[in-house]
Amino acid sequence: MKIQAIELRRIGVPLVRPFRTSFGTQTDRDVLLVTVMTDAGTGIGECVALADPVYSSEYVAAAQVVITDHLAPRLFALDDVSGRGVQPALGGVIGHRMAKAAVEAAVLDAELRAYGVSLARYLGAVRDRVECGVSVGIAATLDALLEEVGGYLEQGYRRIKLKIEPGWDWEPVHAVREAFGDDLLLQVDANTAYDAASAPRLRRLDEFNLLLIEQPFVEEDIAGHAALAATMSTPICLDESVVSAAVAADAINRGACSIVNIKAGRVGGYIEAVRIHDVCAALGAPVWCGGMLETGVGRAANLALAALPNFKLPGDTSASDRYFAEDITEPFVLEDGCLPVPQGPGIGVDVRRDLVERLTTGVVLLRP
Ligand code: NPG
Repeated sequence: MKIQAIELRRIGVPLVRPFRTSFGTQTDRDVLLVTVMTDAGTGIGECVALADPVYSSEYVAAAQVVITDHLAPRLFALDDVSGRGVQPALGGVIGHRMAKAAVEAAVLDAELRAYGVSLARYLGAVRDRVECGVSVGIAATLDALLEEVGGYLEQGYRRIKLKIEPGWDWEPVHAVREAFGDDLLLQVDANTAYDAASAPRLRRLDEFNLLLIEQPFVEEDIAGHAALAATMSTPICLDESVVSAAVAADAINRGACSIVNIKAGRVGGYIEAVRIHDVCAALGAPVWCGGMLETGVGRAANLALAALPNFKLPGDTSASDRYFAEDITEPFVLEDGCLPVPQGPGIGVDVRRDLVERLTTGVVLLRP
C-alpha cells in the first residue's frame, strides 16, 4: 500500500457534562482525526491527545505538528506500508505515542478495509460484545455523585469507576458503597494525584473491597507503586506508567501492579496494545480497556481491542450518549450493559460527513 496523502482534521465536540479529574475539567473534546489516502483506499484514526498536556506530555496541537513534520514524511518515503509496519517505520521518532497511534490506526483501517477484514478479527477478538463500565468524574457534592452513579446503574453499566484525589476519596467511595451495596463492581482512579506520604489514606480504601485502585502515584514511580501494593489488599492497576509491553512486564514482575489498563493511544498503537495484552496474559495479570473520551471512531477500535480474551474486567468503553449529544459515527448504544464489537471491515463504522464538516475547526492536507 502506498500513502498518497494524509488529512489532518480538527473537530470540536461538546461533552454532555463536564468531566472533572484530579488534573482538570474537560468540557469539550478537541479531536484530531487522521485520514490516510492510499492506492488501496482510505482509513481513519483518532488521536486521543487532550487539548492540554495534563494527562501526559502530549497534547493535540503538538501531535498535529509531530505528524506533519516527523511522522508523515517517514510514511510518504515508504513504497509499501502496512499497519504492522508503521511502528517500526516511526521508530526514529522518540515518544509521541498518541500521535503515532493515530497514524497507525488510520493505516490499519485502510489496509483492513481493502482486505475486507474487521479490526476485531485482525487483533484476535474472541467475543462479539463487551461489558461496559463508566468513569464518573469528581462531583460538586456527594448527593450529585450519587445521583450520577444511580443514573448510570439504571442505564445498565456493569461497573463504576470513581475519580479520586486527596480530599475526595474515602467519603465518595463510602457513600457509593452505602447507597448501592457491596455487590456493585467498583474501582477508583487517582490519575497520579497521591504520593508516598498519603499511603495511609489510600490504605483506608481497603475496607471497601474495590476491584482496583488505578495509578495513585506519578507515572515514573514503579518502585513506589510496588511498595504500596505490598501493604494494600486492593489490587494496584497502572495506566499512565505503562507506555509499552516492556514496561508492563517490568511493572508486573516488580509487584507494582497486578492489573493493567490498556489504552492504544498511550502505548503507541493497537499493535503494541495487543503485545501488552499478551504479556499480561502470560504473567497472569488481567487487563481492561481504558478510554480518553473518544468519539465513535476511536471507540469502535477500542471495542475491537476489548474483545480479546485477557480483557477480563469491564472497561471505560461507555456508550456514545455518556459523552456526546451527537457522535460522529452511528451511535454506540448500551444493550444489557454491553456494547457490540463492530464486525465490518476495518474499524467497522463510518463517519457522518455532514456532522464532521459542521464540527471542523481546521483541516490540512499533507502530500509527499
Ligand atoms: O470514558 O473515555 C472515557 C474516559 C475514561 O476516566 C477516563 N479516562 O485518565 O483514564 C483517564 C481518564 C481521562 C481521560 C480523563 C481523558 C480525562 C481525559
